[in-house]
Amino acid sequence: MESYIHKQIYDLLLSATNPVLVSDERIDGDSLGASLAIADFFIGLGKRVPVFVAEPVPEKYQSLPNISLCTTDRSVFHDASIDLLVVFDCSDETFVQSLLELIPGEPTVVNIDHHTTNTRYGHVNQVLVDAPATAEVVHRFFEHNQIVPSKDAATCLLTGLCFDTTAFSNAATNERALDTASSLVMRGARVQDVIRAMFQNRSISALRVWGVALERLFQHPEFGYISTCLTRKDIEENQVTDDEIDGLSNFLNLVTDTGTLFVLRETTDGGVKVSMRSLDRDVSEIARAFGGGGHKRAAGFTLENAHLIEREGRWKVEKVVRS
Ligand SMILES: [Mn+2]
Repeated sequence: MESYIHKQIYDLLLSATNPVLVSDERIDGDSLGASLAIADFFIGLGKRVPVFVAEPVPEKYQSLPNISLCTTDRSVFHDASIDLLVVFDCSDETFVQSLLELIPGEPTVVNIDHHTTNTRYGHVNQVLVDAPATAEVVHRFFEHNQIVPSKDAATCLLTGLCFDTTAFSNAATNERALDTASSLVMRGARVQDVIRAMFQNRSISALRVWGVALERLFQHPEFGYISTCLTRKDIEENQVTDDEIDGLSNFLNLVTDTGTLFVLRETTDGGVKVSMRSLDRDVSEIARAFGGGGHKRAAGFTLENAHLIEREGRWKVEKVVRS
């Protein structure tokens, strides 16, 4: 089945006259890396295909090959000739639906992902939950169709793989991840540059915010999980972007000795985002129950109309009642 779908997607890419690529609403190294690798494949065919991103591309990804193809301009969808939409690393059907509503025609939707919570919303779905990253799914797509990735495509795919495995350190890192990384390095991807760009260039102010979160680490006396949180005030006083704080849960997951952890932070629009990591529990079930998504060992959700409040030395989530 997997090979059949790889072939089917290949035929769709080749026959599309006006395709648009879509990176997950929440931009990360994997959604971007996977989309840009396919954008690179189109460049090889002499086509420059737009990559829609819901928000501006964070600074640390600006050096990725073909990044200039990314656009936040929704008017790219106001085009009746769009016949193919390829969506990467996105388990959230409502986001894709909202984009489809902007398109006057009815394009074929290809859904390329690895999230266990993906609802298979596409006409063609290549959702491989055993893949450590969507970049790995794209890598397999290249392999099955005997497409040799260019040096640029290899760099994009390695970025996705490094991002989702936290540089080959978390539970998503399987034999396949290392095998793929090795073949991408042989194609010219530079592993140190990719890792440095993504994980090693944190600003001092970002680390200060991490410091605030570290001071608030709490271990539940009965259940053993650990949690911490950041308010808007913490984030804004230190003038860091949300992107700079992403990675805190991965970092804690790497360095703590506990099985399960929760990082809570207030969002810009009056909610609380909960990011979960676990070595032994299926946190995607919790995410799903709260309308979020993710993987067994890494998942998240957002509580709308809520904020964080400190009472008697403990941080809690409080629902905000709006009149
Ligand atoms: Mn991913």
